[in-house]
Amino acid sequence: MSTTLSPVETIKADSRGLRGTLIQSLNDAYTGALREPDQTLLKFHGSYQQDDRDLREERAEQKLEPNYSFMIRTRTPGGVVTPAQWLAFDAIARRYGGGSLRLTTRQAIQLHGVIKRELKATLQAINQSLIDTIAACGDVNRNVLVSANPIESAAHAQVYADAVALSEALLPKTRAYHEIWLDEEPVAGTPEHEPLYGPTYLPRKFKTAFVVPPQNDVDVYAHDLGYVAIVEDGVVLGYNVTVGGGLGMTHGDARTYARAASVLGYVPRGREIAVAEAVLTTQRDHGDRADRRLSRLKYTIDRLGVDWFRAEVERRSGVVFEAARTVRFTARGDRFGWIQGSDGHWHLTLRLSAGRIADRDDGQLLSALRQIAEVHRGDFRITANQNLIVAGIAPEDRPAIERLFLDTGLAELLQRSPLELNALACVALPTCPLAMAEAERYLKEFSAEVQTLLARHGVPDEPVSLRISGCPNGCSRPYLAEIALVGKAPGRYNLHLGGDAFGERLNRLYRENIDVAEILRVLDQSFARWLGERRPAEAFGDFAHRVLLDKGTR
Ligand code: SRM
Ligand code: SF4
Repeated sequence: MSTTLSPVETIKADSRGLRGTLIQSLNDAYTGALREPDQTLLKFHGSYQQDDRDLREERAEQKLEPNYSFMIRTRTPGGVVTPAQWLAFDAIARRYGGGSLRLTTRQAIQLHGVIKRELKATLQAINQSLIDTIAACGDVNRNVLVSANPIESAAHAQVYADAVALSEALLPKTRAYHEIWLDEEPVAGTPEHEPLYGPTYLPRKFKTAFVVPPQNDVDVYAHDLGYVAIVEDGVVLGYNVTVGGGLGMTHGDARTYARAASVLGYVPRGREIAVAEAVLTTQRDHGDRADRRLSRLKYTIDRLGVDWFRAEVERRSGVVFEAARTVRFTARGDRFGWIQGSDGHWHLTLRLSAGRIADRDDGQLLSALRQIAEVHRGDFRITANQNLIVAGIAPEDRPAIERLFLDTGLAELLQRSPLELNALACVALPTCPLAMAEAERYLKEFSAEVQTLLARHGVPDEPVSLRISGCPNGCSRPYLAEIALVGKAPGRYNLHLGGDAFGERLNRLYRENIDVAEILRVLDQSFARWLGERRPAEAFGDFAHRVLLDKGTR
C-alpha cells in the first residue's frame, strides 16, 4: 500500500470541516463552476458539479466554458417522502431543475441542471421541505436503504425506524452545511470535533442497507454494510450483518473488482449502531487513503481478511457476533400495482423507467404525480429499483387515487413485460461525467429489443433481470443482474451474464467491447441454447452461470 496520500485527503484535511472556500466559489460570478477543491467538498453537501455533455463540443467551438450545472441528491433514508415534500420537490424541479426529478437506485431524489447562482436557493428550498442533502455524497455514510413498503407490516416499520436512527447516528457533526447553505452563524475558531469520522472523514464513500427477507429489493450484498432482518411472528429479533459489498471497478485495472458482501454474523436488535460505528471506524483507520480506486471497504477486508475484520469490529463495539441465522431470499423486484398491507391500507407501486419523472411527449409524469400528491394522505416510498410507491392509502381513499392512476396514464406504464418492468439503467449521458456509453436514454429501446427476442423464443413472461450502466462504476448494480451491459464506448458495451434472480451471485464478463447488434445476436443464440438445454424452470442467469460462462467467456 503506497503511503503517498491521494490529493482528496489533503483537500479534506485542509477544509475546516468541509467548508473550504465554498462561499467564495459560489460568489464568483465570472464562472459557472466552483474552484476545484470546492468541487470535491461540495459532494459532502449532497451536490456534484457537472456539465451538459451533449453541448460540450459546440460550446468549445464557440470558445465558451462548458455548460456547468449542479446535480443535487437527497438524504431520504428508506426513500420515504411525504406528499407535502413531494409537492415541494415538484415546485423545485419546475423552478430550478429543468422540470425533471430523478429517483435513484439508492432511494434518493436527484435534481439535475441547477445553475450555480441558484444552488443555494435550491438547497434552501429543499431544506424548507424538511429534507436535507447532508452526506448524500462524499466519503461518509450515505443515504441508508431500506426494503420498500416498510409500513406493509409491523416488522418493516421496526426496520425502517432502525435505519433512520442509524442514518442520524452516522451523520458528520460539522455545521458547514448549515453555515454555507442556511446562513447559520459561522463557528468561530477550530472546526467541530468529528468523533466518528475524524478530520479526514472516510477513505471513500460508505453505503448501508437494511433488508427484510424474503424480498432482496435493495441488493443487500452490494453494500459496504448490510443488515438482514431476522423476523419472528412480526417482531424483528436482530440482524445478520454483512460487510464489504461493492460493485465499482475500472476497465483494464485487474486490481479492481465487484464484490458480494461477506456475512459477519448475527446480532440482536439494538446493537446495529454500535456495530456500524465499529465497521466505519475500522475502515477509517485501515482503508487505503493513497489510491482511491482501492479504498472501498471491500479492498480493506480482502487485504486484512474477514476473520480479522470480524474480530476488530467485536473489539471496537463490544458486540460478539453469533452464528448467522438462516435466511432465504425469494424475490428481488418491486411488487407493482396494488397491494394491501397487513393494516388494511393499500400501496400502489408505479413503474418509472430509470426513475426519470418529467413532462415529456411520451407522458406527463411530473404532473400526474403532482395530482396524486395533492390528494394523497399516506406517503411516498422511493424504491431501490428507481420506482415509486404511493404508500399507506386508506381504503376509502383508494377510489380517488385509482381514478388518477388510470386517467393520467400511470397505469399504462405497468402494461409491460416482467423484463421491462424490472430493468434498470443508471443516469449516464448527458450529465454523468464518467459515462462512456448511453444507459438511461437507451433503456426503453434496448429492453424492448430483448423482450422481442424473449417473445420470439416463446417465453415473453420470463422475469429475466436486465441492467445497463454507462461505465464500469456500476450505479445500476449491473453485476448482480442476469444480463448486464457495461458501457465501454459510444454504442459499445461489455456483456455480463449469469447473476441469479435474487441478487446473491455476481455475474461475469461474457463478451467484451461489442456493439449493440452483436449483443442482440449473442443474446438470441444464448436464449436458444437456454430454452433447448435448460433444467426444469431454470432461470436464464442460472443457465448462463452453469453452461455458457464455463464454455464461452472471453
Ligand atoms: Fe453512482 C459515481 C449516479 C448508485 C457506484 N454515480 C456516480 C456519479 C456521481 C458520477 C460522478 O462521480 O461524477 C453519478 C452521477 C450521475 C448523474 O448525472 O446523476 C452517479 N449512482 C448514481 C445514481 C444516480 C444512479 C442511478 O441511476 O440511480 C445512483 C445514486 C445513488 C444515491 O442516491 O446515492 C448511484 N453508484 C450507485 C451504486 C448502486 C448502489 O449504491 O446501490 C453504485 C454501485 C455500488 C457501489 O458503490 O459499489 C455506484 N457511482 C459509483 C461509483 C464507483 C464506486 C467505486 O467503488 O468504485 C462511482 C465513481 C466513484 O465513486 O468514483 C459513482
Ligand atoms: Fe455515471 Fe458510470 Fe454511474 Fe452510470 S455507472 S451514472 S455512467 S458513473
